[in-house]
Amino acid sequence: MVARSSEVRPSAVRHSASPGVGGRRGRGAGRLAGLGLGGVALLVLLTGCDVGQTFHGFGWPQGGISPESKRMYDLWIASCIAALAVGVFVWGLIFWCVVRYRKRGNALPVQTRYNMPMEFLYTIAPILIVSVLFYYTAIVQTDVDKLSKNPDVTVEVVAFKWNWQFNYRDGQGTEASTTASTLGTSEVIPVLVLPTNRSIRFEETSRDVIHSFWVPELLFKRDVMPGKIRNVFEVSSLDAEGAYVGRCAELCGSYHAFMNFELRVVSPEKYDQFLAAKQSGKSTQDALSAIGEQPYATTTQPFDTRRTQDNFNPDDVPARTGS
Ligand SMILES: [Cu+2]
Repeated sequence: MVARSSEVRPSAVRHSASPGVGGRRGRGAGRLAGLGLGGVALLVLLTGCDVGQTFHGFGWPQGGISPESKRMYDLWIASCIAALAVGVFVWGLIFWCVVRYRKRGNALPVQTRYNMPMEFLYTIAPILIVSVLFYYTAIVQTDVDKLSKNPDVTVEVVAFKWNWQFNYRDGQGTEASTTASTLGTSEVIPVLVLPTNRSIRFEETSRDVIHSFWVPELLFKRDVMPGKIRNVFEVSSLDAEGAYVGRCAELCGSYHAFMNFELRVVSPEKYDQFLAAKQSGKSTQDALSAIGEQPYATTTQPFDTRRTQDNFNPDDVPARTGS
């Protein structure tokens, strides 16, 4: 120990006494500042073009159709950029240390334990990063979970083994009434018709087990619970007309994978006509034809259950509702 410390000190003294050290440090700091500026410039450049598109959303699905989905997407992209910036900085430090402090002789380099400013930085920087990420996550999450007092459209989503029923409601909660309904069967995929530019509330309930209502383009799914639990969420609008496949995202039994439905987003005028047609007693297919839409689902189709007398005994399943 004594021998080692006697080796260290002269080298430390030699280094600090060297006339060229100040200049080298200055150049090192300049290089580091240049690297930082370059990184910032690169970030600005990347932000200028669409970073998300350039990097394929960093693995996050693109093409959200609601303002909420876009906010969640933006949060993900910003988090990835922050993580990359920290990553590049840390990788840079590692490589710089590897090169700058590589072994050059037998002398032990200057030891810098108990460097208070460095240790303070190591503690504060991660806390700051996590706090900022937490702050923005809380804001977006609160926004996605927000419920309005009077949504323009309320639809009740009823899940059961193994299909869906969509009830168009005249108000909110269990006291409201259903004014029109679409029921899926093994032969016909249920089509949920909704308008653009209107706020929509989804009220979910299940008749048997836990299912999960999922439209990938909403970048959102929520469990559909049996019993008294009524899961509710809203989208402030749907921004793009079109047909989008919907799925059950909770393993709910033998035919879980068959629980597909379609979300058909149409103009508000067409939606009003569709609802009026349904309320006058038309089937969902006839009402869709009446507003000039494809009567059957275009994004998915009924699956062949391959049920036969030999491989399926209907008596085994007590609740066969809707199948
Ligand atoms: Cu299910």
